[in-house]
Amino acid sequence: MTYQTITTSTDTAAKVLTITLNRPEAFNALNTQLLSEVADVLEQADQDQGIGAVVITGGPKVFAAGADIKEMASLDAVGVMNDARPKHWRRIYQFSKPMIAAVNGYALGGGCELVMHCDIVIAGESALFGQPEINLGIIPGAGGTQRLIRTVGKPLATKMVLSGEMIDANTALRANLVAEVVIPERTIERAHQLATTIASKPPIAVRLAKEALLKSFETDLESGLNLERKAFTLLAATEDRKEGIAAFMEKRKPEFKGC
Ligand code: DAK
Repeated sequence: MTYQTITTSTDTAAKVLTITLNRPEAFNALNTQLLSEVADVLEQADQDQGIGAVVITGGPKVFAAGADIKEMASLDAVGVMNDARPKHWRRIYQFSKPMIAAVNGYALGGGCELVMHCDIVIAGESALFGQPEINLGIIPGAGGTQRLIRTVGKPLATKMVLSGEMIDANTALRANLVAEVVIPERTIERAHQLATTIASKPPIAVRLAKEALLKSFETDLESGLNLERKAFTLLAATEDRKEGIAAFMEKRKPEFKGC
């Protein structure tokens, strides 16, 4: 499959798919085509047993500068209502395997929201995160007001969304928006390394762990604990659980089969 706005590569041995946003002329602005291509690739990866985790990255100076402002400019209220982009964001959100963002440079607006669709974020020291939509007379449209506040808390999220000011990688680290900060040359390598580790784990357990972790954003503790218990019980029926425990007892490396 060839794409116009992204490139993809698969490390078959590691079971890691890397998606690179590739609209350098527009600072990787997320137009409808780019979002739909990312969603298409993720849907295929979801069905592909040979993929255990995904790394998503941009360029050295920009991860993504947000929604494509030039595309957005042509939409009136009816155009916004009929916009296909919310559907593609939903498709991206529904990806059930771990997705790691490797961020260098700007991650703004929809770019920052794409980062928040990822399960783990590795940032280069040069990374800058922001929700500057307010400068355009709009507000975040892909979950930025909701996910940012749940991730970094009210004071910082409110400051970012109302002022449009950016935060640097180390501030994002302290605020729990990113998991690790590394030198920019190592961002993709570190994300790939982590993706490789995760892809080597039992896939059903990984999938259920992701689902349970994400649920904590949107549910009360009791319901979340119930979901965790059900997932935990379900895993008792898997071959991989037997294998993991047997391997521990026999002091050998487990061989997970995804069943
Ligand atoms: N869209 C389109 N083009 C962009 C762009 C963007 N977001 N950001 C940069 N570019 C283009 C510039 O127009 C320029 O192209 P040329 O003029 O050379 O053709 C090129 O990329 C380089 O940009 P600059 O010349 O501005 O480069 P600088 O280094 O001076 O500045 C910058 C870099 C990233 C600080 C600056 O470009 C900038 O402020 N960009 C805009 C950032 C921004 O405001 N982002 C938020 C966009 S609004 C929704 C879901 C999500 C959203 C909306 C709805 N639904 C589901 C309904 C999200 C909205 C947004 O993200």
